[in-house]
This record gives sequence, C-alpha cells and structure tokens, in this order.
Amino acid sequence: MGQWIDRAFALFEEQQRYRGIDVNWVKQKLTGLKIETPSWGYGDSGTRFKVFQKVGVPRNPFEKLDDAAQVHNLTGACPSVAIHIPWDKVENYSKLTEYAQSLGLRIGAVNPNVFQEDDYMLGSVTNANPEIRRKATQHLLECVHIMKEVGSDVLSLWFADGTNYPGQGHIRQRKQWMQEALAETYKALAPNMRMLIEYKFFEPGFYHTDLADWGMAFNAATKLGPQAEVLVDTGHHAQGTNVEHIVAYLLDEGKLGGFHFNSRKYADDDLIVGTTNPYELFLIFYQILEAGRDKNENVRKTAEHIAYMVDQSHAIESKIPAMLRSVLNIQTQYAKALLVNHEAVADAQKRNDVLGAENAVREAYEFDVSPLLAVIREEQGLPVDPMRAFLESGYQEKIAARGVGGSSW
Ligand code: PSV
Ligand code: MN
Ligand code: MN
Repeated sequence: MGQWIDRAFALFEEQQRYRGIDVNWVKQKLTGLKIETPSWGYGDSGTRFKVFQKVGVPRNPFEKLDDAAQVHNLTGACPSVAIHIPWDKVENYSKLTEYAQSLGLRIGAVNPNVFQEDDYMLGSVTNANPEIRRKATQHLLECVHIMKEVGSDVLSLWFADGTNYPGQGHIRQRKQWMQEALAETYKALAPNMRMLIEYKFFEPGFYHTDLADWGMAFNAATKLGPQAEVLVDTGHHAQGTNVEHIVAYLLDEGKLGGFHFNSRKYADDDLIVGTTNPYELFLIFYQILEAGRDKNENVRKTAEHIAYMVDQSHAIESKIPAMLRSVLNIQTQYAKALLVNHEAVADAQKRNDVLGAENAVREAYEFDVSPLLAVIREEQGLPVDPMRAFLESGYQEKIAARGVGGSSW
C-alpha cells in the first residue's frame, strides 16, 4: 500500500504544482477540518412509518460517546459530539463531560428539544398558551445552563413550530413570540457562546413553519446580535434550491454559523452526506474557501469559525459505518474544493468567460484526491482506509452484547 500511495501522491503533487496549488497548504487545511458528529446519529431511527431496532445500538449517552470515539479514532477528524436534550439527559453532566474527555472527545453543540412532548403539539415558543411558551423558553435556558456544565460554546436551535391549516395560528403574533423567546435565551449566553438558528421549510408544520427559511433565521439572528448566527441544514430546502448561494450570502453578511450536513433526495431525508449530491457539497466548500480569501476580515473570520456538524438519521444502515462514510465523504469534497485555483476563476470572471470560469471550478472536482487523503491519514498515524479498519476491528461484534432496544434518535 505504502509504495502505491507514494507514487500516486508524487504524481498528484506534480499535477497540482503545475496548476499553482500549494499542496502543503492543502494538507494543512485538510487536517484542520473538524466535523462534529451527532449523538442521535448513533441511535435507532426510521421514518414516520417505523423505527427499525438494530442490534448493538447505544443504550445511553455514554455508549453513544463510545461509538463516536470509534469514528474519531479512525479519522482523527471528529473530536466533538453534539447532544440533544432530553434525549441525552443525564443526572450528572460533569460525569458525561469527563467520560467524553477520557475518550479523547468533548461535548459540542447542545440542542434543546422542544418538539417531542405532547405539550408542544401546537407549538413551543410560539404556542398560544403562555404556560407552554414559558415551559419551552425555560428549556432553552436550561440548555444554556447545561452548556456551561459541559463546556460547550454552541447552542443549536431548531423549532418544529408551525401550523397545518390557514387560520390555525396568528402568524405575526407567533413571529413575535419566537423573537421574544430567542431574545430571552440570547441574554443568558456567556460571551464565548454562540446561538445557531436553524430553519426548515416544512415538517412537521405543513401549512406554515415559523422559521421557514434562511431569511427568517437571518432576520431573527440579526435582531439578536453578534452571538446569533444562522445554521444551514443541507436537507432543509426545496428541490432545486441553490444552497451554495445561501452559504455565500450568509458568509458575506458574517452570519453563517454552522452546518448540519446530510443528503436529501426529496425532503428532510437525513441521508448520508455526499451520497446523492457530492457536487453540491463541493460547491458549498468552494464558497467557504473563497470567502476565506476575502479582503474583509469579518467575512474571513466567519468562514473560519463555521461549526461543521453532521445531522443524519441512519434508519436502514449500520450507524458507525454510516457516520464514517459521512466523514469520509465530507473530507473528499473538501479536499477537492481545496484544489480550486481561485485566481484562474477570478481571471475568467473578469473576462466574462462563462465556460472558462465554470471549467476552472469543475476542474478541481475532477481530480482523484484519494492519494492525498491516504497520505494525510498515514502522516497522522491513522488507517488509510478507516471504513475497512472499522469493519476489521471487531468493535461491531463486541457491541452486539448490548442487544436490541437501544436509544431512539
Ligand atoms: C430537524 O429536522 C433537525 O434537522 C434538527 O436539527 C433537529 O435537531 C434534528 O433534525 C434532529 O431531529
Ligand atoms: Mn438539522
Ligand atoms: Mn432535519
């Protein structure tokens, strides 16, 4: 393997040098890419028709961390794990934090859950009932408190709030209630904390959703202040939406806070990122890297502090391999985006050379980056093929002892 990699990498390096790409810089950026995995991605999930129960699924938040540690150990790229409360509620958060540390991990984004209790059927922070609104806001505040206990600096908010029928809710009133709850939560944030506001155009509300698109999330975040930013979940857009355009716009406004990566074919499918739309993922990274070169420092800083997170439900596939595949796909598309020659694109744009500009972007996508990825893994003492290493590790067989009936989501 070693010899094959060396020869392939030498050729790759020569090609890139010829194109004016600094491969050492590419390697540095690639090893610097960190991707947060979600605790719920290790649990059982399904569609609304059925949740499939698998053998060996973690039974509690500690076991979810055990599985997340496998992904980090094999890729070196996933040192943090997002938690969802109350799915990951524990008696003692210091114990969970220490356990994460003992595995070489840390707790990442804290996600309040105001969508699974019966009380929230008609809305949480936008419910017409003031007691339910208070209960929901209290939960958001409780999550800020948990952030302090686990050492997290990201509060990741998604609201299922919406309605199914015209007239069911007072849309403008609900908009104001949403902002009130966000403002109260924003005030509780410590100076090092960020609040990321996620949007979704439908589901479970099918007539209207209170935060339906990036513009609404952007407006809410802008009114709150600099610690509030927008979270782009790649699965939360209508067919044909140009997600990379949204990314570029938010970067330029200094308001892109993070991603929830997944793939979609029809709606919020939460499929493995990069499986159906790798070019979209590449183009998202291209926009981020382009913004990283901006003359405006605020745009550059925004591009640098993006929280990259996976948000997927693995309904039919094995959870840990699914997470590994996600991370590997992200690394592959990021590696390709790092090969874009931005000067060549800018030059073609200046000359209004439509096909030249399109070619300068696409050309990077068409390179085989596997020798590059193999080399950076080898240099970090990681397996060159993390998926194979996992399948051969015996871990899946070991966790079979957990039996069936692990955590759902
Ligand atoms: C909602 O569809 C979502 O994307 C939000 O991020 C939730 O927190 C997550 O999925 C898990 O349900
Ligand atoms: Mn999401
Ligand atoms: Mn989603």
